[in-house]
Amino acid sequence: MENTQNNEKTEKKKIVFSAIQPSGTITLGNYLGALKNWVIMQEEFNCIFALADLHTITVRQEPAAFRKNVAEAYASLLACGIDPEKSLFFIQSHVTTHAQLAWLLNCYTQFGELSRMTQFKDKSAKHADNVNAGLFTYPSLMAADILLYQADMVPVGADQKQHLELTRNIAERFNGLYGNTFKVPEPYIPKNGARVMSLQDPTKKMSKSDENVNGFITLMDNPDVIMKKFKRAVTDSEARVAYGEGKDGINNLMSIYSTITGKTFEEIENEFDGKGYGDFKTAVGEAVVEELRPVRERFERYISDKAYMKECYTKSAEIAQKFSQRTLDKAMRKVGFVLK
Ligand code: ATP
Ligand code: LTN
Repeated sequence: MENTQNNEKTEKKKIVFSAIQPSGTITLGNYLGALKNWVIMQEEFNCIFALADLHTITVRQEPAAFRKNVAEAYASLLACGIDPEKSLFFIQSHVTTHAQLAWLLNCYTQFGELSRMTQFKDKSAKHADNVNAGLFTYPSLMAADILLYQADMVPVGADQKQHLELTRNIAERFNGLYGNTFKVPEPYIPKNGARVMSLQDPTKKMSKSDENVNGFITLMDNPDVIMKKFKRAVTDSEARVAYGEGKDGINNLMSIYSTITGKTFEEIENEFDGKGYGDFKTAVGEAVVEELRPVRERFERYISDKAYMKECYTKSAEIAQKFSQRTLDKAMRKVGFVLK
């Protein structure tokens, strides 16, 4: 017994890195699909989380809204349970090594590789008037984020898997040229990571940059707004609460309800047997309201305490800067730079 405890103490905890863009208001999709798992991971791993604000400007931002989104995203993540006492939680642009290593890695990333990234293709089609170089080299900045911390694992959604694969390729290429420099990270797909779909078009994922505000629930929506959005959610004409093909709307609502209550699909079908969609939508809405109530309350507290938030992100950034500088120096030395 004593031995196991000792082993646990001496065994190094694995390093986890992840980030989210402050590109809008955090949604129920971000919460159920990513943030809830980040909060759990803090208990087991050495976690490093960032607001990827450098990535956000690859799409044009209105300065005042951008500034507000960063503060709100920081408060939202604290409200979800990201704990700066347990994890590092900083703002990417505050740690100068990210942009520096990104430049280096750009020189070890091929034009052809970046051209194959589906996010680049999607985003350049969506923002055809602003296909900038940052949008193109977005993945080398993301690789820098991860490799700077020698991360073992990176929790990401399906949409980011291709970027993580590229990160691994860049790390292996660099290590192959110069000897072991970067840890090659593994993707981490959480066991209970729900994929939440838009309430207005349940074939598309719920997204904070959706133009239709009825498609997504934000962590700041008040209970009335949440109930209204669920009542308006697109379903089908069968009027039977059951999981099935062609029932994307109901499948999505069942999945949200199941993730929050822990009930299986079978239990949900039994619970709503003989009842209509109206009753079901009310139940899902109420479950979401109760789930988000404490988050929203904590959010209100953090957002009105800017000094506390500043203290948290400053402290984390200082530690992150020191840690990441070691990796940056190592990589630069290997390339042949004269360090000061
Ligand atoms: P944007 O609309 O700006 O592209 P987004 O809302 O899609 O943003 P991201 O910042 O790309 O969110 O993602 C942050 C994290 O949240 C990622 O880990 C991603 O996989 C997860 N995530 C985003 N949307 C959903 C969703 N609808 N369901 C589950 N997880 C999601
Ligand atoms: N591209 C990611 C955000 C992100 C990220 C990262 C995720 C930036 N850097 C490093 C994991 C690891 C997104 O848009 N979800």
